Amino acid sequence: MALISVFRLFFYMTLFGFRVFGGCVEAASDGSFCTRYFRDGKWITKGNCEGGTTIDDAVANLRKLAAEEEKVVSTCPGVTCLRAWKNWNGKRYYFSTEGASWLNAQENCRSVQANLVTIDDDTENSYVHSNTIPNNTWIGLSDRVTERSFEWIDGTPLSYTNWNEPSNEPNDSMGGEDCVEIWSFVTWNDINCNDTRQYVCEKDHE
Ligand SMILES: [Ca+2]
Ligand SMILES: [Ca+2]
Ligand SMILES: [Ca+2]
Repeated sequence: MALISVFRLFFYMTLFGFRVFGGCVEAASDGSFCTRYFRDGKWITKGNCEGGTTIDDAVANLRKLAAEEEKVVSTCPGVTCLRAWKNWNGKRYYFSTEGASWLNAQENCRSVQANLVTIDDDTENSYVHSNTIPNNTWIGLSDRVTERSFEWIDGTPLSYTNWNEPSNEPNDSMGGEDCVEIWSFVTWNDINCNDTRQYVCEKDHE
């Protein structure tokens, strides 16, 4: 029986330990499900895609594979997929390879029960920076609600900042900069929220 994709194929692949790995759940035309994953350069199908496999079984397969790969399975809009998370200092971090506006980036983080990253101190700033260079990257700080009153998206009180002082950031250039990026040279800048940047999600361990 031909395999059809009911879910939009929305899998994430990452270079992790020199291996590209990704996964998703697909639906067969008879309504059963199977797990598909990408490892060592090829797609592999696990489970019965031609009858008998429930979506719960397929998701369980993905979770098992994810555990083997030290990754977690998350639910994305309309599809179950796999994203690569890194563990650091008691939290989990997702470093996107795709770009998005600040709001869409936060929406993507929310879809996997996370928020854009909150940076609490120099140590965390260094960790985020070391994983995002050479790209400028969204963090979860903005003054979208009240100009000049920067707030973390997860409600954490603002105690640490790392603004780029030589260019007088945050400068709200042209009156239109309300979202914050970490620059490739480690300091922060406010910029237009509609610009496209890679982003970092952070969440607690599950
Ligand atoms: Ca944090
Ligand atoms: Ca502003
Ligand atoms: Ca600026």
